[in-house]
Amino acid sequence: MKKQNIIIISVIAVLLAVVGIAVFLNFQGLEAKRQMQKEAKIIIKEGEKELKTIGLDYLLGLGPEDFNANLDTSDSGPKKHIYTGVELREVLESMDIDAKNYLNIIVRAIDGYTVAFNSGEVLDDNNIYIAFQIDGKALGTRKEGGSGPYQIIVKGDQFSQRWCKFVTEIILKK
Ligand SMILES: Nc1nc2c(c(=O)[nH]1)N[C@H]1C(S)=C(S)[C@@H](COP(=O)(O)O)O[C@H]1N2
Ligand SMILES: [Mo]
Repeated sequence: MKKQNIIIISVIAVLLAVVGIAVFLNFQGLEAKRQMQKEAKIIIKEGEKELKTIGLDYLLGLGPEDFNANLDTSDSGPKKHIYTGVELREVLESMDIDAKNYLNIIVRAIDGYTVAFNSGEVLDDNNIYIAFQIDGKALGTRKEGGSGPYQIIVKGDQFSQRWCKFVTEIILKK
């Protein structure tokens, strides 16, 4: 083989190896992200202090329920949907948290959207839920054009402004 050919083949081999490694690393990154979404969690805090991190397994353990709520988005009229989730009240109770001890319960989302509830609203029956399904399907992530993986649904809020999509944190404020 000519020396020139050996050089060309070597260069191609090195380039293929570089591309292969890049594709592999990218694939690993994608897989990790996919897992993260599947493992999506909500952090419950008292002020700055992290009390507990909960995920789908935790909510399933509390016995989720189906409920109707009216979704009114910016680009559509009000529409009834069946959501699946657990009342925020029950989630806090399961952690032995008494909402009455707090001035506000603040919900924060990945896009910075923040909603504050008072303890009375949280303690109302069938009012504020942490939902993870709409009409029997996962809410989907922000990237997927969804409103989850978790969304706060406030049944009493008919215009759904205080419904918090993409929830990542629930903060108890004294
Ligand atoms: N995380 C997050 N939640 C949110 C919002 C938002 O921008 N970010 N918008 C609110 C408003 S004003 C409405 S009407 C409902 C529906 O919003 P959409 O029309 O953007 O779906 O979600 C509410 N929750
Ligand atoms: Mo809105």
